[in-house]
Amino acid sequence: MYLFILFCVLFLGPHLVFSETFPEYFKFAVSTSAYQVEGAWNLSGKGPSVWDWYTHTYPEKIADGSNGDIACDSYNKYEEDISFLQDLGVDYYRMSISWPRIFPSGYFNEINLEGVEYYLNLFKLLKAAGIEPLVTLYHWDLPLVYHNMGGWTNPLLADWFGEYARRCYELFGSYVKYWITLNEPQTTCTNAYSYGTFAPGYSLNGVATYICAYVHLLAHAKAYHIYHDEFYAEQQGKVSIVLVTYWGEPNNSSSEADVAAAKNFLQFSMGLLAHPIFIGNWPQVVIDEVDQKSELQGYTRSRLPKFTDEQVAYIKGTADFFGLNYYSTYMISDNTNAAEILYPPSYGTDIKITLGLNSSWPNSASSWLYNVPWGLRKLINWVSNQYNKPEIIITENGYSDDGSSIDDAGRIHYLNGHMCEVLRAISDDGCNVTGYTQWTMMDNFEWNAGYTERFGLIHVDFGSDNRTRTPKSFYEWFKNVVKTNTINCTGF
Ligand code: GBH
Repeated sequence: MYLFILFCVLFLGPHLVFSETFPEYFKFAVSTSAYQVEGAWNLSGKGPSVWDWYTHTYPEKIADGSNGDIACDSYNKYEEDISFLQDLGVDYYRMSISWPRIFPSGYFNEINLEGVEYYLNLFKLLKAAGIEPLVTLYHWDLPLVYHNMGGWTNPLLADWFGEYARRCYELFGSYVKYWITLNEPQTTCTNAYSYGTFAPGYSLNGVATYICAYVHLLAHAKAYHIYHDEFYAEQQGKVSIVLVTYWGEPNNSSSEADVAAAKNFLQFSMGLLAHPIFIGNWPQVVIDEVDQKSELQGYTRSRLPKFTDEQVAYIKGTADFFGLNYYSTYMISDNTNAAEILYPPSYGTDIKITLGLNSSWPNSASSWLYNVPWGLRKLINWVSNQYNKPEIIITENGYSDDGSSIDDAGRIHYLNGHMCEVLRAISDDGCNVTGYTQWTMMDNFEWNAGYTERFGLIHVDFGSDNRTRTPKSFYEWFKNVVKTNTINCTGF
């Protein structure tokens, strides 16, 4: 008998299945955004956004020439969407409001009551289903008029955004207790304003990159203060921002130069937005590098706009938690050659690094997305350490397939690994992560990839008029984790 037990412990032990439990307070969610799912782009009084204009004017810039005109048709099918959320059992739903749906001109002189009604109905149904909304005010669908006035390079947009936020708090604040001001300014300021790959397609690398970050920070802070000055006493909610970066791992961890390069990468990507909010002002390395390089390039003032002391104080402390998105990792090498390159100015040569991959990492249907779960744990720890242990909510994490099958073993593998790393960041590392949000509830318009890259836990048939929704195999897997609050991390 004893021998048998000894045998079990020694030989079977490592092969036994252990389920691990998330803390009781931990919340699970799925996410979408307005332009990616709603459709009804010009119906029921909605005005045009920069993405409507961009996809209609430059269909060749979208992989399959498509757009979000109909998308998942969630404007009409939100009741079905909510019944899926209810069946999944998620604690909350991250979604966004379309600014031009409720203020068609972009300004506040006219309000589209049908649009307001749509969101009110949605919030009422969520409430009846016991699902908390986590609402992003701005997920990239800027009213077109503001684009025509320079979009995120125009500092006045901070005031217009503040007013938009105020109206949303007034209209929806009795239902919404978790607000996100802006989704991933890093992505907007690079893809949309530096590389020209997202609407509005500006290629103003190294100049608009920083102006765009500057305007986003002023806009965010304005929306935060308006909430806390005018609404918090009555509504008692929380306001934050969603920030993203790849994790940056030194390519050669015994090379001091690569270790420094990886640190710089994180400061230029995450730090650019997070440092002003959580610590105050730009990261010093960003100030030093961009100022110095601008001078060498003959600019009469730095490409990095400076905050006044008042602005530094105004932006600092404007987050009630940390909204963190993570998808993938890069291996970072020092690139001293880039330091020598003066023209054209660019964000990339300011950072002075080379991005690399590890050939062992499994890929997804997106060229930029690899399955590197430990990158998430390292990023959570980095954020925790840099920014004084904030409460962190993972606001996005997900995997893409090509839409050909609802058997999504690759997604289960990716998310199982990543959720186990979140758990380790909590239980082994002591990080304060309180929620995990999968991107995305259903296949939707994936920006410049159109419908060619599918992140949904529900498959959507974009060829059918009723946009038929079919759960993928990951759906049941996730539902079980949410229900049991446990996950099997053996082998992950
Ligand atoms: C998120 O961005 C977005 O918030 C969400 O709307 C989106 O659907 C989701 O990810 C999945 O992509 O085309 O090669 O230039 C994540 C960060 C930044 C990743 C831009 C893709 C473009 C790569 N994204 N990046 S490329």
